[in-house]
Amino acid sequence: MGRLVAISNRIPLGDNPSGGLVVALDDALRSSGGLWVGFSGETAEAPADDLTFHDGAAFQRASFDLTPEDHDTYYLGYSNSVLWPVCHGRADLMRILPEYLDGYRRVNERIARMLVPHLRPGDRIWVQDYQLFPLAQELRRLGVTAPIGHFLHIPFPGPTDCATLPNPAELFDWLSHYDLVGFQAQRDLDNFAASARSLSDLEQLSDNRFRVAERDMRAGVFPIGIDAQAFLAEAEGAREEDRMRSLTGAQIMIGVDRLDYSKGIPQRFRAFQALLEGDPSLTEKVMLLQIAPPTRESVDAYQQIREETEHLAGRINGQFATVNWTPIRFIHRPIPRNELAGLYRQARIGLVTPLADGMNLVAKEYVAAQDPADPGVLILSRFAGAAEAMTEALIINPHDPGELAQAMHQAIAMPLDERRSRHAALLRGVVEQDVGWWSKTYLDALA
Ligand code: ADQ
Repeated sequence: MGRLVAISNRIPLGDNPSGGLVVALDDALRSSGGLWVGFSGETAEAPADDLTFHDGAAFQRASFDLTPEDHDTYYLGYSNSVLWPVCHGRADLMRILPEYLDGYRRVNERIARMLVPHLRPGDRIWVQDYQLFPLAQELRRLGVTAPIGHFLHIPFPGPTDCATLPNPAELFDWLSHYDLVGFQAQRDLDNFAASARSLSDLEQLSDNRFRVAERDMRAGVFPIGIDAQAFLAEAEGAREEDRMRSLTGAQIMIGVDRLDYSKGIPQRFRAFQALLEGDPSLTEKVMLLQIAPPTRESVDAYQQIREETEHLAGRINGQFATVNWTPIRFIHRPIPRNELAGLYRQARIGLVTPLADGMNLVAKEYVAAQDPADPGVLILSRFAGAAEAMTEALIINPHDPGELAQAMHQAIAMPLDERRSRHAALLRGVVEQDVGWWSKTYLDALA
């Protein structure tokens, strides 16, 4: 089998990769060998026009720098101020500037140019996520005939949201140059088909085959997973002293998210407030531990979500705290994975309440980290891709604080045998459809 060449927006050059996509790709490349190409994270006024290779991994890694202008227009601009909000149902937060789309096209064209000299016969090319939609088209222009696949980690928008893009038809043109486009959930494939029908010339040949201008494209659903065995081991090995023993007495509800407006953190806080307002006997008995490192802080919408969540946590704490108890603990730092696993294991309730989410790996990590003899309860938004398979979680609508507070109540009171049977079913899915399963199923389909 030929080499796997993976391209993602960012490539981690440190020792401990974290973040969903990064861990998944690291794992896939470790088992197959190959080359991983991505942005170094550094900007420079005149970056080299070739890839820089790095030693020290089980596979080859190569990075490139961006100019500050390209970083602003391609990454912060079109990727994260246009595509991200639209794909997460927040067209109201979109910011359209003409230079964004120019920068996005320019960077994709440059990545293709830098990549081509390093390709070998037999390579399979796997492009990751929304920052790189045009890459296949650019590679084909340069004569690349290798199989090229794309995997979209975030939701695909339906026709109404798609139509808010400045260039909906171009989005489908970009995608039509891939041999296989992978989505997280059936919902995304359905949205793709519906949006293609109303906004593009793509003709749908069957459930997962599309054609335009003599080009055939396949699409499919490949739900991403975690490295479940590694996470189980982390959680079992988590040292007692790493855990929050000192806080107990109170049952812990845990939320772990990048601080992003798609994750439903204010909605979660309001539901917790409703829970405490509705049941004063819970005073000092439950606490919400929210771990949410800020991201993309130079984008306005991210400054706003930070202010909103901090303000809300402060208000709720002011309303309910006692001398011995702070109801919400809000941590803005990333946490090492082994510590995270220990915290998940100790939390009685896992709160995964995004308003929109491609998959959400925290839901799977929480399940994998539980003690099967005395497991906690997962509360999961119906708008996470994870909800399609994780049906034994308490599935909720995160917009409804009453419904979410009710699920919190149900989770706190849930008898041990029900917790065990729900957890066993969830764990089976997380272990069977792990990250190795994900990359293998995708790459088999690409071949
Ligand atoms: P994200 O939006 O980043 O990923 P998610 O799937 O939850 O969302 O992955 C986040 C990862 O970062 C998890 O592994 C989590 O443990 C880790 N993480 C978050 N906060 C952390 C903290 N404070 N400290 C340490 N680790 C932290 C995108 C899509 C998702 C999709 C993934 C993978 O938005 O829908 O599931 O890609 O495809």
